[in-house]
Amino acid sequence: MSASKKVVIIGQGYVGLNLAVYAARKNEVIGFDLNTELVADLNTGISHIEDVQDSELETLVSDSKYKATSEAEEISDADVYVIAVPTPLDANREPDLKYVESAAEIIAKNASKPALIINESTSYPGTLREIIKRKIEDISQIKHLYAASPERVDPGRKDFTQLNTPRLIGAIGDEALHQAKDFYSTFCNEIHLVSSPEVAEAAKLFENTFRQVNIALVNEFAQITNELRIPIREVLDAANTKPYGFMKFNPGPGVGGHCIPVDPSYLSFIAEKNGISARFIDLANKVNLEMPNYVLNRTENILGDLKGKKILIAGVSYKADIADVRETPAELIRNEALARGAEVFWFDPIVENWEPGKVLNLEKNSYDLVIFQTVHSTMNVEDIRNSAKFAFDCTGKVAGVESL
Ligand code: SAJ
Repeated sequence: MSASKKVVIIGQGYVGLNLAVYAARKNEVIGFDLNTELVADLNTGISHIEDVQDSELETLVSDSKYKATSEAEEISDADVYVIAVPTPLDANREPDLKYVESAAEIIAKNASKPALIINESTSYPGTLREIIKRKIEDISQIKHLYAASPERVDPGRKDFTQLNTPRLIGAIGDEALHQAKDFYSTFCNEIHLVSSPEVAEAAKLFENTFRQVNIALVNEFAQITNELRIPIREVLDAANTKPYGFMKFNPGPGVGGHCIPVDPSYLSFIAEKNGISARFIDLANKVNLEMPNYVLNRTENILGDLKGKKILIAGVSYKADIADVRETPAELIRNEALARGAEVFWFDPIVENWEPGKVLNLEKNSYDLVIFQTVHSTMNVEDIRNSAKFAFDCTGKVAGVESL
């Protein structure tokens, strides 16, 4: 059983804080984040992510097992540094590694002794070796160890957590691999070692590219079956009776969240940088990004010209029972409906703030059309349905209305 380590986790978002509370069970953890308000909340036991309860955080803080800080001086003598920061796309939809590079710089400038440095942030193969390690060694003479272990946190999921989600680890050298395995074994039961960081980085990207491409395939299939007047969800359920060699995906209004619409572009970026075109990824991105437009074309078949019509979007987060609106298709649906001259409103019982046009109470026949973009388990679908003359369902959860 490995001894308790001093662990610094850079980034206390949905990945970093989730990791912190699990690592803190057997280690002393400092959560580093530049957001001082967030740090203050965390140190009073207030969690900003659904998977970490305030009570759990409060106990860890009061037992001095966890502490948040924005002070770089406080992270100087860690045994392990974990980078868990966002890896978004920039305005050209290319990888934006500014947060990863900033985290590497913070570690390089403050680590006072040799440590194990692990990257959990999703990025293209070579990021650990070519970006993180190189940046740290440009700044610091200390010889650190390096490993990659991509995050596999699925917000809101209860059946798979840090404990039982298999953890991929690839490292530069055997000692780094051994120490990373030791660290993750203090809270994870399923460790899968791979031969290099690049293998771990590539596996993560392929996991999510697999989803993006198959979601695009079923979205294109939905357009075909609609023209053939065949009920697609019945077709998919029928295909899903095949006990092997098939995995069901559902058509939707597009692909939201911080993973699936983003990660594949990290893979296509590195492919194209190496002279290989990632045609499946580019096509999948295109098909999924066009779905909001397709949804509105279908609503025009119901309403005719959308000009001047009142449209309600029911459910604006990117997937059911999650209040996250990042990259939500609802945004593209809203923009396209406005562009077609409609008046757009939205109703979502679990999303506090989004775009203008929030509706709190629903009255019968107040809208010309309601588009069910996301249906949360807490929604009263009938009340929402009755708030509009017509309805279009993107989710497969609303019976008796036009749907994808
Ligand atoms: N979507 C579809 N059809 C599908 C599945 C998803 O249109 O059949 C849409 C969703 O509505 C959403 C988007 O795609 O807008 C992404 O959905 P997702 O189920 O992939 O959920 P995410 O983005 O939360 O993905 C996370 C990922 N977890 C990690 O990266 C660690 C992903 O790898 C998981 O497989 C996924 O959760 C999951 O399975 O829940």
